[in-house]
Amino acid sequence: MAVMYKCDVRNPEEWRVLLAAAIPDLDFRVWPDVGNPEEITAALVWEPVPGDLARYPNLGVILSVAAGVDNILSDPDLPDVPVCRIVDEYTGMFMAEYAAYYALRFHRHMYLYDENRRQKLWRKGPRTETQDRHVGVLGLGNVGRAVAAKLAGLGFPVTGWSRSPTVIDGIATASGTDGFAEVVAQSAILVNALPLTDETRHILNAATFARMPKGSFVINMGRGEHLVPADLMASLDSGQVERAALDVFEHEPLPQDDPLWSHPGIEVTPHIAAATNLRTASRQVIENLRRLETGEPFINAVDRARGY
Ligand code: NDP
Ligand code: OXD
Repeated sequence: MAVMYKCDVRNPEEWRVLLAAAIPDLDFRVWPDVGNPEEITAALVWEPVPGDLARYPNLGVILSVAAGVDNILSDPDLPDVPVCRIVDEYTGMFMAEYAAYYALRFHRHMYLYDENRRQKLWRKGPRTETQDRHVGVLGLGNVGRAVAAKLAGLGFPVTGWSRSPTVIDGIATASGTDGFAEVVAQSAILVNALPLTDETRHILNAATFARMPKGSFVINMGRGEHLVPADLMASLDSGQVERAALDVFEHEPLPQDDPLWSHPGIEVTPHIAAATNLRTASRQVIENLRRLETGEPFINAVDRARGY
């Protein structure tokens, strides 16, 4: 078995060491030095070059090193083999921390005090009770559930939105198009934890922002293409949206000349809401490499037709 590894944002040696500890004879090849393409039976990837995965005629599985698979499924020449992703409690935990940080920062208007401090201004800002600040969480998968639970634990009334009807203890839920309109209309803080699919692309747009209560907050930690940046900036300029935290962007790293960097209502982080925990994620990869050998069904396989 030879594994092709392609992930430009992580040192391949970290993966090589962890995988070799469990599979000592593993043939681990780092793209583009993959040798004979016919020998590759598994791919471990983040942002594979479109068309590249079709070069391996004996590929049996594509393993995402991350939770999201949009960067794999978008390949028009993707071979017809199972695609698996990482489903990890650490991802949920990190994402929930990110959402909690920005929810509290926005809820308590901490950004105003950053500016006041620079000006040596002793000025108190507005206060709203936590129970009166409704939060909407888009997506109720591994990430969305952890986010919703963490924010509810902080005292925010939380409603989560998913594609299929979902029941979660202590969290209000909604689904479908009507459910989306309802959730958005009550969300003083809207947190996006959706996967990027044809249905969810550009879901954070002018119509969505217009539906939210005036002066609300947006936290996007799904994917950059969930957002229409120009619509967000216009909504911030009009005061419809008060402030936004963006962790993900259509083009990463965010280009130097991108106006999102300098908009006064936007806080930019460099895709750090969560990072794959190699120690736990590698166990899932090792398990799927084992299943590739035995022919058992893979764990955490995505539904390619659904897009996540
Ligand atoms: P899951 O597949 O576990 O969950 C996806 C959720 O989104 C499900 O609840 C699903 O609904 C819902 N959903 C999908 N499509 C729709 C739709 N059209 N309408 C309504 N709901 C929909 O994914 P994860 O929770 O593991 O991850 C979500 C995303 O978070 C990833 O795809 C990735 O883009 C992003 N991410 C970002 C990170 C970062 O550092 N910024 C780190 C990790 C992930 P249903 O339950 O009905 O299927
Ligand atoms: C992921 C990510 O999808 O880090 O895991 O964005």
